[in-house]
Amino acid sequence: MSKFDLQPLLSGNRRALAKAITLVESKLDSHREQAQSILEQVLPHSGNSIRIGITGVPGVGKSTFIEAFGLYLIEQGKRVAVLAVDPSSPLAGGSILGDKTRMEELSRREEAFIRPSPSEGALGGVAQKTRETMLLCEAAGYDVILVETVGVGQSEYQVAGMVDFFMVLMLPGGGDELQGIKKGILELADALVINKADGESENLAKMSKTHYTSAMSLLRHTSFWTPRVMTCSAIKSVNIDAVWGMVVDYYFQALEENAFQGKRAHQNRAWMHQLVREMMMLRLSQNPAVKDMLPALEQQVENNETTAYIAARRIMAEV
Ligand SMILES: Nc1nc2c(ncn2[C@@H]2O[C@H](COP(=O)(O)OP(=O)(O)O)[C@@H](O)[C@H]2O)c(=O)[nH]1
Ligand SMILES: [Mg+2]
Repeated sequence: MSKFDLQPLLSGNRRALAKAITLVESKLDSHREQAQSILEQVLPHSGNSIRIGITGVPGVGKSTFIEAFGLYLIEQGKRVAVLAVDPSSPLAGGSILGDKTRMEELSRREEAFIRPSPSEGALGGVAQKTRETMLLCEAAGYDVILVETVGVGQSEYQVAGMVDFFMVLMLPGGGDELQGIKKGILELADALVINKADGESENLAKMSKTHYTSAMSLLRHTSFWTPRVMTCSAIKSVNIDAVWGMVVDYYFQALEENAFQGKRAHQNRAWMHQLVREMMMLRLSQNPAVKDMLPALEQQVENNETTAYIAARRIMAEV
């Protein structure tokens, strides 16, 4: 195994970053070991960013928003990494980053790093790879990490669990259910941003803002932060600066409340527990004795010959 030189990565070399990400995404056990060793070494150099999650139904304007937001951030002197958690195949048209055309200018910028969603993940799934890639990007000096998801399966929840600030893009008019936004997502949102507030939709967007501001105030929020509702036009770059201003407000409030590192620490702990659950399940499913006894046990439980509890205990006794 060739030794991985950390220095180029830490000094922001894109090729070194891409190489490290390739190791993280690799299915080979030897690569995974090497990736974990790199990750452990970069940990002290990671974390110096703001991690922003962005979700919203297809067509809401996520790619267009990221293009405008990313270019704005670069103007502010930031380096921006764009990652994605998208469990659906990029070929199926799900992947936001499949349509790089909407991020044409951003993708040409030296200060931006755009990485499509890994096509698959083993343990921890696609989200695990994105988390690890995020750490590598931070070590390479990116100040703002944008994690986009189209919200297939559990991906919105996973993204909310790996970022500092979670933003839901919405369309003007139409309730959240009409827009196909999953129940529970609004409760996770730190901000609702109603996009396409331009032309004929501008008034509708304002009405939606009023509606969602009161709807959000009814939700119970346990954090120090009161979620905000804003409007913007990604295509006209209107209010993009205000969205960033809001994130900055959040950042300073979180620091003041001593909540910034605490939230990340909590996320790391929760993720470890998630991985332990997955590793346990994997170990169980690969255990030969368990494999042997499982069909009979399932049958007995189905036929009410034994209880689910007793069957579960027999399985657990093997590991
Ligand atoms: N009028 C208007 N159209 C927009 C805006 N943002 C995106 N669009 C359009 O909406 C469509 C979907 O945008 P896209 O960024 O691909 O959405 P995504 O599927 O969420 O990534 C495209 O035709 C965009 O040009 C906006 O702010 N205003
Ligand atoms: Mg898109």
